Amino acid sequence: LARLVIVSNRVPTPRSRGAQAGGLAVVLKEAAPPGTMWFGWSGSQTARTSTEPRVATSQGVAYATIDLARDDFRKYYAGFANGTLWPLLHFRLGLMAFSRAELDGYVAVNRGFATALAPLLEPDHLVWVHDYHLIPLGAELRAQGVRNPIGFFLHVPFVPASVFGVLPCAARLLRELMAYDLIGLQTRQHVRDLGNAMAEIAGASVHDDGRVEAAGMTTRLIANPVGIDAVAFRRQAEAAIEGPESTRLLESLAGRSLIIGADRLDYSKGLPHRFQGYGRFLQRYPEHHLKVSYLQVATVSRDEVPQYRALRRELDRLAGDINGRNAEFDWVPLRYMTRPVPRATLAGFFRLARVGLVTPLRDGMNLVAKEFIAAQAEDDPGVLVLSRFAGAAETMREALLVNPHDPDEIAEAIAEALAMPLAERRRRHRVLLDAVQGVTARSYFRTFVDLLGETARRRVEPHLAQAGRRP
Ligand code: GDG
Repeated sequence: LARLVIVSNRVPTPRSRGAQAGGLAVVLKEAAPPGTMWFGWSGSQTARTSTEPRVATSQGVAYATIDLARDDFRKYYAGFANGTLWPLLHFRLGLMAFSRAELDGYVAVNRGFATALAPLLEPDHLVWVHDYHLIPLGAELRAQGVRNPIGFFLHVPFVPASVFGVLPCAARLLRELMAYDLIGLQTRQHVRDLGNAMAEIAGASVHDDGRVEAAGMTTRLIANPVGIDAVAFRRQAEAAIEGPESTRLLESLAGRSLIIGADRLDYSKGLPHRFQGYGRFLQRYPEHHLKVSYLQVATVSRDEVPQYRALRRELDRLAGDINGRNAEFDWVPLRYMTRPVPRATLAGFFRLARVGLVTPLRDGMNLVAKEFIAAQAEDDPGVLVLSRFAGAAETMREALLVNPHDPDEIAEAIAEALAMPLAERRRRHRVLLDAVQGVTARSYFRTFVDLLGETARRRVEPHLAQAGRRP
């Protein structure tokens, strides 16, 4: 059986345990089988980029990490990955900055990853690269002579060709993607958009079955949405609700309904619009004054990128404004915290909530939507208000779907959720829970890895492709 090598920017090494906000780590940690090797950045910045990985093993998983030079890291991470690609892939051209120096830094780090990783690879390894930080890694590994099957998964959305084409190096990145044997995306829409971009910008032939051909190379696009271990999360929520934090929260609510949101503090998550929506709700539905409390956990993230610091200031201002206008001497309508909450505690809080607010302006998938549904008590479930522009909305149609750009629509959805009769809440929750349980972290993982093994075998043994059957 082939062994797996996962490559991602950050590696949740045994040392970096604790409260971690970030979807990728959550999914991969739940699903990585023993024998897996996980390769990436150590989290340390040093004078020079190291090409000698440090390896630590824990519970059968080997973690191999390298340090990155300060200057390389800045250009690669805060620069091209999060200052160029992240805004672009979330449809935020106005926030996108581009510089050739940062692109060069991004390519240099990808080359450094390839140089450090290539000597660790054994012939039976399947390599699975994750996310927009590492688009060129497959091509860099091939340049180092690596023949192993290499797959790539994009956790964030892809954009229409007319948007992606704005990027000065669009054609180059699309050509580099061709080095992968298999490319996974979160939704069918993202697959269509990437296929169109490859055809229009890189001159590729894109077939209905997902095969893409260009310059004598073939890759394959699939929609393979990420999932969570819903059963484990529900158990965590059930246990946590008896714990001291949930008890304290419940006591502090004094009978008020809890509305909850939990996101990385990121402009893609639509937090200012959400705060405005809640402010509008308080204005338009005064009958709910003193009867609700909205808790927003927004863990600080990417503080080294200027737009994130600006967002934090904006949210501080909006939160102060909403509370200043609406609070009473014994009621704070919005509780806003930027410190992370442990995962189990968060699970308990989700279960206590009557309404979950998940309103990103764009999101590849959004795991909080799934976690909120998994955490609910089936006999008295809360209601999910979900953005139409989260990948999760493709399968979670029974949520109250909103356009997150419209604060009035958010306000109306909160009012509808609070007024929803029990039977209707149960009906919607049952359908949503089925959808969430239908795709687990493990099934997401297996689907990709099985297909990667199969696709790569067809590449090595072309007669199998012609025969159209497995060996
Ligand atoms: C990327 C894509 C895609 C949040 N606050 C705390 C905390 N969290 C946890 C949540 C959830 C995770 O972080 C966030 O996952 P998301 O999916 O919402 O978002 P991204 O980090 O942007 O992830 C996204 C994902 O990759 C997977 O493919 O869904 O679209 O952008 O698990 O619960 N966890 C803890 N404390 C917090 O305060 N412990």
